[in-house]
Amino acid sequence: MNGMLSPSLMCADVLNLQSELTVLDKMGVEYIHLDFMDNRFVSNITLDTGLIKATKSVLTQMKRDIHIMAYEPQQYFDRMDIGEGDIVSVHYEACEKLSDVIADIRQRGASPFLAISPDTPAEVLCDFFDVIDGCLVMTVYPGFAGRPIVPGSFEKLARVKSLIKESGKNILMEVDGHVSWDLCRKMRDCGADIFVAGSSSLYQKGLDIEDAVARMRELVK
Ligand code: S6P
Ligand code: MG
Repeated sequence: MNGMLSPSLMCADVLNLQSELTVLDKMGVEYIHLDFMDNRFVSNITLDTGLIKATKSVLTQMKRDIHIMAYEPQQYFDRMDIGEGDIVSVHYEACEKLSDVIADIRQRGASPFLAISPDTPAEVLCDFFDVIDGCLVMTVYPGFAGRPIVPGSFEKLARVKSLIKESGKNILMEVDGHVSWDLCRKMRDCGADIFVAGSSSLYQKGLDIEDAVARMRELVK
């Protein structure tokens, strides 16, 4: 299976979000990455729940890849209209009753992914391999676009992948943070399946989005 793309909407032109979504959807891009922050788990606010809900009405084939960087994420699920086809990543560090949160996502027909911040060891994921469809490995400290990659990220990606392989489960690995033109191939070599593309690649100024998507596809195939 080739690597899949998940362009990060917080890096797109905020005054033209509908057309940005429509273009990617028409091009057959697999996912749109939607970052939600509560200004507590991370010190920032980006896309709000209303906007995340509204994206549903303009997408035809592209799936939502919702990354919730917030404490007790369940409180936002209704407002985002989480359901069939969505990926929903919640943070290991942000949930008291993680199993309940994951079960809630599954019960809504969505795919639960477990996200880990850079300082969280890969091994914590193993306890949840029976109940998740994917892991989201943060390779920058969460909260902002344009951050530098955290040293040790490639080793971490490779470690997560080997834990997944050892488990024998069919679990995807998503990489989020500084997925740049220069580094995405190496991330692919470490086993990443889904690539969150933001200001380090697709959303660099002046790029033609169709050319940029084609270039990235080639790099992560
Ligand atoms: C950041 C967020 C990410 C960013 C993405 C931006 O906390 O979770 O999804 O949108 O990392 O990409 P870049 O290339 O600017 O790091
Ligand atoms: Mg993200």
